[in-house]
Amino acid sequence: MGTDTPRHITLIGAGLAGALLATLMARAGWRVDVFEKRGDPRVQGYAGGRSINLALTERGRHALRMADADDAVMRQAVMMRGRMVHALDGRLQLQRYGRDDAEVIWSIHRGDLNITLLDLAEQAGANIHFDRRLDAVDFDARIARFADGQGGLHPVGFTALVGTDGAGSSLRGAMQQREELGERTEFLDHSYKELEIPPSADGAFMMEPNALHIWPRGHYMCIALPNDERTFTVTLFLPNQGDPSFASVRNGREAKALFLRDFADAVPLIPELERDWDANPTGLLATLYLDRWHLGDRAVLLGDAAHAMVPFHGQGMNCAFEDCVSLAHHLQASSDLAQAFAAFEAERKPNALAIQEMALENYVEMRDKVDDSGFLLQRELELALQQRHPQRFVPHYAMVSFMRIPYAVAQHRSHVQRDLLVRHTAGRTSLEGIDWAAIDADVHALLPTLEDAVA
Ligand code: FAD
Ligand code: E1W
Repeated sequence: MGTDTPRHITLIGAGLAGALLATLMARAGWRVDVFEKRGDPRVQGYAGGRSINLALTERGRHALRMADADDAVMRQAVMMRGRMVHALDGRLQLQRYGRDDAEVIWSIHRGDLNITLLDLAEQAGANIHFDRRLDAVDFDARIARFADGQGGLHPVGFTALVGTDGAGSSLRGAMQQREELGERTEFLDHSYKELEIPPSADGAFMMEPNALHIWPRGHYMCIALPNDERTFTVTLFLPNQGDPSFASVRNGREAKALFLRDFADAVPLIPELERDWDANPTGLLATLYLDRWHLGDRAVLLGDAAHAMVPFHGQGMNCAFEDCVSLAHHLQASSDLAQAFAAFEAERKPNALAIQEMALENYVEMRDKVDDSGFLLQRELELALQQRHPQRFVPHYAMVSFMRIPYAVAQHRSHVQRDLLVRHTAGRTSLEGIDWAAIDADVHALLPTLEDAVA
């Protein structure tokens, strides 16, 4: 490959990962074409459908910084300092995520974020083709065929395809026809519904804006994230079967009754609860596992297309953004596409699996543990150990949301730490009289300093 001919890449999907990767590659001097099945959201409004806002954390922000996109995105972000736990009787408790306002997360609007990234991608020189749905791929001839929604089909030549087309990836389907990818989808037996809390009559937030609100209720829960237009998007996560479930709560009227019983403090804040319920689709939740993410030097998958996960750690987009930085790095580091794709897959697959597993575990923690006294005592010990051993004991949430250590490392250390917390709080109601010498010895024996762990 001559250095004077710019290298070329074709992305399928201009969602969150596609728009960021297009920016990174165009800035690195590549010719970039992106094909997106939807229309241009800057012309016809955002047709995103799913979850209106997302939590952005350090991993995602770091990736945005790599594309000089962080400032533009952060202008529309709302700070969330912690989780605000809503008890059944309406009492509120703010559980801070970090030590101070340097350790917070951010709520951002999916449509605004996508538009910001599309603008940056085009400014960097990427060509984005809207109303182009990937329909079929001839990997031997290196021709992809796109449907325009009006009955037209457009064959386009490519060097290599990158699948940033989300959980229902068409590229993955085409790759799978060519070679077994070992695809397995594990559906969660819970689904979700989104509802809206509008601003008050005088245009203010109806609840504390700088928090992620959680209503834990054992086998199900509600959450709410703030939007910068002073609304909140509420998401109810509920089992598919049993009582209550999406089988027993069949319409807006029955949903209102459930809310009056279990989320009473939220009811006056959601004026269109019944209408929202009946109008909004019920979303499915699943984890997607693949044995292989790439096909030689011809195609590779990333983001949800490669490893869709349940949303309970708020890391799907953050992980997809990390994927983009990693793939851009490997593409720059090697002139051999097959080698770059293989190196990317080897780096990211264990980490994607780790966050997929942690996201599943976090559902139980969020819906059933955050208001539990044993959990709160473990959290107290966790904070104390963080102060005593800042290089060794970093709380689970901080490793995932405030740091960029590989997810697999965070997962391993979290398991060691949780075991230690459980053992040393067993049978206690407070930390008074606890054997610090024994705990400190355990920390030193089980947790190498983080520098060593990352190196
Ligand atoms: P997507 O954003 O889905 O983009 C895929 C794009 O490809 C779309 O534009 C689509 O139109 C296009 N496309 C699809 N098929 C084709 C085709 N055949 N041809 C051309 N284009 C195509 N993550 C977080 O980090 N924080 C959160 O707080 C968070 N909350 C969530 C809450 C819920 C309820 C859900 C469901 C998910 C949440 N996520 C969150 C996860 C996050 O939404 C995804 O991980 C993220 O959107 C993945 O980005 P992506 O670019 O891979 O896919
Ligand atoms: C975050 C959809 C979603 C998004 C999130 C989070 C949760 C629960 C959910 C995980 C969290 C931000 N979380 N919150 N509190 N503890 N863990 O951090 O994004 Cl359901």
